[in-house]
Amino acid sequence: MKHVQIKDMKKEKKSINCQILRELNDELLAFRKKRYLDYKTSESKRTGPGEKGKAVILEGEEKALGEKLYKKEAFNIIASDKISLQRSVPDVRDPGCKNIKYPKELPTASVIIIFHNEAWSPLLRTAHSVVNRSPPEYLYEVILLDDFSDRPELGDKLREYVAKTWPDGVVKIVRTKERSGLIRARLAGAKAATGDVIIFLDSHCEASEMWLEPLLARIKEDRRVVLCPSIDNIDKMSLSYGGTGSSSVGGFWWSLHFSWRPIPSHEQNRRKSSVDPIRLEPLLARIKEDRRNVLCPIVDAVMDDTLEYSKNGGYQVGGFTWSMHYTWRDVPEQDRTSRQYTDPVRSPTMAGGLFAADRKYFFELGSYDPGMDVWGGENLEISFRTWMCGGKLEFIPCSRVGHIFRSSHPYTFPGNKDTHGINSMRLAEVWMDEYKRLFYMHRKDLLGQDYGDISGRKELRENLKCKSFRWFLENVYPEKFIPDENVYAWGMVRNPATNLCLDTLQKDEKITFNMGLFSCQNGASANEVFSISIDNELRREEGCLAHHSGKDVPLENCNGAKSHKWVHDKEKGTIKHKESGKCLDIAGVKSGGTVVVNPCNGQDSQIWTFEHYLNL
Ligand code: UD2
Ligand code: MN
Repeated sequence: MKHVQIKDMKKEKKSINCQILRELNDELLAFRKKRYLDYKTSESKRTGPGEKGKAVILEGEEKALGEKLYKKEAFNIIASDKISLQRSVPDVRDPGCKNIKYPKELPTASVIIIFHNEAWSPLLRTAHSVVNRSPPEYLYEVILLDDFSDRPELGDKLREYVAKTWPDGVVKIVRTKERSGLIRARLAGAKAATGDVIIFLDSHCEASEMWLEPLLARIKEDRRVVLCPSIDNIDKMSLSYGGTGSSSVGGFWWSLHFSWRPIPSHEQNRRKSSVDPIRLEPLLARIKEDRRNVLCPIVDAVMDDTLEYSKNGGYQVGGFTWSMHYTWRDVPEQDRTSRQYTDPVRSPTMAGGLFAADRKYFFELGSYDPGMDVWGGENLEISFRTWMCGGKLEFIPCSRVGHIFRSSHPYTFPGNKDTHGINSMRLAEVWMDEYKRLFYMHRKDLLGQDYGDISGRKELRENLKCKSFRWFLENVYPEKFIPDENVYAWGMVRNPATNLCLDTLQKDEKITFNMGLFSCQNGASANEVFSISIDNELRREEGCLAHHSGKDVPLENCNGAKSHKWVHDKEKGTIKHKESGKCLDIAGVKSGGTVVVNPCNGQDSQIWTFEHYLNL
């Protein structure tokens, strides 16, 4: 075949779409289609280590070597190197995904894979998985964005491999002129991209069956959505590919770290009652499929006075009364349940690495903060910004991409800077309004540090007329606990007689442990911040003090249980466990020990004061 007309296509930069790609490059497209079909037809017959996403278990010397190199790469490079760069992965989608029909005309995608000193096999497996599993009419290009790597094999060897493997030019290498960090690297990738939609991936991913169509179809439907595929887990030791389900959304800690959490009930209910228009196939197509269908379009409303057009969500089906009148009724349970596993899920935040957006919308929305360095914080920044400035962030259960979650970073942080901390300051200062106080409560160490110039980002927020962070909390993440709002009291919980305070003793509040005591730090430590909420929980961000038996007072994940309810009597100073009637007590406990409950006795050891009381 002739060498590719990528340059010609570049001229079409502004208006490129699937049509143009098809018209201008029939030959090219035919070549890509053949490659795609060849892989597809051979995929199920593949054999070898790791095929079908199976684990690779090493033994003897290889095992030892894998463990040794684990320290450098933060995953098992020896296992990865044994696996074909084009291995097959299991289809872990919900069966319901297979019934969804996507429009034939979809926008084209530029997939941007950023990397700095990524190991060879995961990097190329990422690229192969994208080319092999993306229909060529939609995959405009794959950009390998090299963030100034200095591993020798990522130079000429990589260029040669790419040229030889993909002679049609579908995979391109773009290199930054200096180490940019992942945020500016993604920006450089987005600027180099020319497809309608840009999709970012980390450099140790594997795209799976039909990962692309659901993303493109949803963006075609609404260009102001930012979409994340569901992230499957590629085990860092065995490289096995495992589906992780689609029952989580993103949250955050006030320390501005990302968290996974279960889909909240308000979102489950919204999804149950809506009909996704993707599935409302055009009437003719449906009749072609089965001529014995009688079909009704969803009837939208046009107001008779203002002529305003308003969309009917398709929440209802028809019924009748025995007096032979037509009625509307809710979509019955049996006709909606399967959709629970396939419909887009709105999420307050994203993990950061894997997402898709309309290319122009990505820039309209302010792309990224170019003042952010190396790693961290950009994921919450783009999440808050998307919601606050008129977009939506959704997880797409039927689009699945695996990712190796490594145990540490296999690259340097120039200057040993806490880039997550400083990037998060920029994000808090620009987007969080008065709620930045809660970030600094956790990161007192950052106060006064230089976070650079944020005037450009503030201007962006003005220009886009973005909503407040309070709006975001109230409307997008209403279940987020705010330690100093809607609480009776908060802050240090002190026993005045001993000057000891409740203290997590640095333990991770995601794991259950008995609550500790430590000398009061007078506001210097977030380990001593507790609230007594209007739901009578004595709690932290996610953890609630509980009591079940004996004297123990464990901190457990808050779930509204009776065993989590406490009453604080400000006059008497007691904190009483409602269910058992016992009082929080430090009798016989020293600093560094754990707090207990005992029958209430009015002694000094059962008297507590909160640092702040609110007048509710
Ligand atoms: C997660 C995200 C990651 C990013 C990060 C927060 C997922 C699966 N991963 O951490 O994408 O949003 O949170 O910042 O959601 N890289 C560069 N230049 C650098 C440093 C890194 O190009 O200076 C590349 C790196 O090769 C990789 C990507 O950036 O492809 C993300 O880095 P990571 O894999 O170490 O981040 P991860 O997955 O721990
Ligand atoms: Mn990663």
